[in-house]
Amino acid sequence: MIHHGSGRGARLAALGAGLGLALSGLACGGTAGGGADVSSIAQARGLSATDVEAAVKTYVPTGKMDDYLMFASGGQSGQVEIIGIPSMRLLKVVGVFTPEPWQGWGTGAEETHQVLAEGRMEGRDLTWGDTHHPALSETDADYDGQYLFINDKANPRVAVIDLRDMETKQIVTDPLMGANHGGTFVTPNTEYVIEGSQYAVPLDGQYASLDQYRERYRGAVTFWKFDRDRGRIDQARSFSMELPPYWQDLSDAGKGPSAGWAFINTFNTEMATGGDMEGQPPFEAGASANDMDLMNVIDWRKAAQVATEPGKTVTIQGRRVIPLKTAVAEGILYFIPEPKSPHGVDVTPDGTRLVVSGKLDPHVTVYSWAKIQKAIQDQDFSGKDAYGVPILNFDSVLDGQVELGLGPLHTQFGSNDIAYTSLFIESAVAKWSLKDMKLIEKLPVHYNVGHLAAAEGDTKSPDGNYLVSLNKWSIDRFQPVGPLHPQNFQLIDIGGPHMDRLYDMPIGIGEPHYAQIIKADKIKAWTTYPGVGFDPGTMSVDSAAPQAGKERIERKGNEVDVYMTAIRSHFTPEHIVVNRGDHVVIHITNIEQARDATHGFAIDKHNVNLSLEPGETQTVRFVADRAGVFPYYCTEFCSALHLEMAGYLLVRP
Ligand code: K7E
Ligand code: CUA
Repeated sequence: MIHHGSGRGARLAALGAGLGLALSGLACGGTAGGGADVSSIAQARGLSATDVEAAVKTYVPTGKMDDYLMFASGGQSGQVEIIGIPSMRLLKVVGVFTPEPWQGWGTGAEETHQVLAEGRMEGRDLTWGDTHHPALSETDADYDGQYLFINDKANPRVAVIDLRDMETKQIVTDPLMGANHGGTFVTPNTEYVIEGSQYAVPLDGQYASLDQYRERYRGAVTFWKFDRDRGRIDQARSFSMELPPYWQDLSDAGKGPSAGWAFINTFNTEMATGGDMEGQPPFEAGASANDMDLMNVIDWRKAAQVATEPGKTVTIQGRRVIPLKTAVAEGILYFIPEPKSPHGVDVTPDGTRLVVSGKLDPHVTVYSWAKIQKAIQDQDFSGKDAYGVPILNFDSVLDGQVELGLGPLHTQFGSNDIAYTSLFIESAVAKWSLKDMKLIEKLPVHYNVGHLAAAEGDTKSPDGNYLVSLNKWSIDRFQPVGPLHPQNFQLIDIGGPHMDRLYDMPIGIGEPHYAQIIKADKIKAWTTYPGVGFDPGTMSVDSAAPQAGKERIERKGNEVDVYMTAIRSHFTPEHIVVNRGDHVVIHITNIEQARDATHGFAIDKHNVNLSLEPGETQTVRFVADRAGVFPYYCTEFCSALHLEMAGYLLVRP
């Protein structure tokens, strides 16, 4: 990695790359390179000295690896993307809420359908999700590289991904909410995964007209208890809390001195119900009328205690819920005024301050955790909201405000008390000092930035070298590929005195909202499954899994069990003969242990494609309801005789 330390000119000179002067000093290729030098290549391609510097900072040659992994939400794709930094190479799209055929996610393997079936809502199969906020598991407020969580805003759900095999292990649904948004965020030791609602609805899932909005509609926050040993959310030990029918937005968990507390923004404290065709102000006006909205300040440790006490919770749709009244009586919930239609709330790495951005206010507002605590102790309230929640005195908890520019949304942190805030309307990143509460510089980005993600940015010690701007529009940055433009991830070098844009990465599979960036060496991903017959559902070897030499077909009545193995370059058995109407179960193990020796298993016209990674076992279950001849074959080009890795399913009439 090239680090700043001197001016750009000096660095380029050091590289022998002062364009047109010294680039020839980098003459490449030695004897075999054909004679071109870097200077003439750069000139021929119209690259400036800055371009060459950016290229050198991001280029990762073959055989070398990236320093960081970015886990990005896949937006409407319902998936998660894994991207290397600084190269910005896409490494994988992890199937989460949506089938992903290459990984065999939801395309025939029973184990994957079981996870997706956990995510059914209202009796419906859901084939998409709107992923917003990935959260890496933390130990002592530092990413530990074990798990990733992500929410589905559209169908309020949370998924758990195990970072050993990068597969989704669990989906939990939240019937209380109409949509979620303030999630996922984890507490400093991943005790809980926080999910906040967005658009208020009746929590009981019943009908209530909009005239009953104030009485019947509510927001909620759910604290999903994470059982790290099992790698699963423990639903029985999870609980929710009722919130007023404002629209909750982003949230964050306290750390350090603020550990034990959670913070959730709200907008629409006006409780506007829209109705532009009924002569009412549209939501965009009705929900933006107030100068101040209210941030939820929640003592989650106390809430977890209260949730276990008899008589202090109610059961709604099978969920344990702390009613709003109880939350107020127990001193679990407070409000802080925050200007104007806030979006992001971000706790500083040391946990002493909170940064809030109001979409319609050019400032970021910084709150002091020490002052918030004192105001709570002193009952320094400026009033109560319509639901009896005490509102802390704004002036008592304010640390300061910094004017940054138009449309501030989200803040990330570097090292040395430096903060970076996205400016949506301005299409810029503002770098500012938390210490001096001053704007330092702005960098234009392309275009309409939403979130920012910084290396190790949500930990107690951000690395302060890379920042990614997650831009909503790309307008003129890429070759037109039709009216639907890719989104644009822009990599920014924040290691030097000035921010430098390094790389544009088009994202063409959905709108990424948020991402987290972890040091690559913290991830201990498996290169093969650690045993033959390994079931990713239980993360252990299944003793009943097919093994080499034990392949067979067993028939009991009209149930046919096939015990199959896959190895370069054949399936055993190669013939499966059944009768029409038989219930067929194919158990199949990839008995290879060689790195990357993955086999696919597709059955023609049966909507089946598995990805059998080395050691993995999976199950396919179907009724042979049509007589005929159906080839099955391996869909991964695994060997020279890959095309021969095939067989016949023969269904007799
Ligand atoms: Cu700003 Cu869902 Cu975090 Cu999109 S959200 S930008
Ligand atoms: Cu196995 Cu192709």
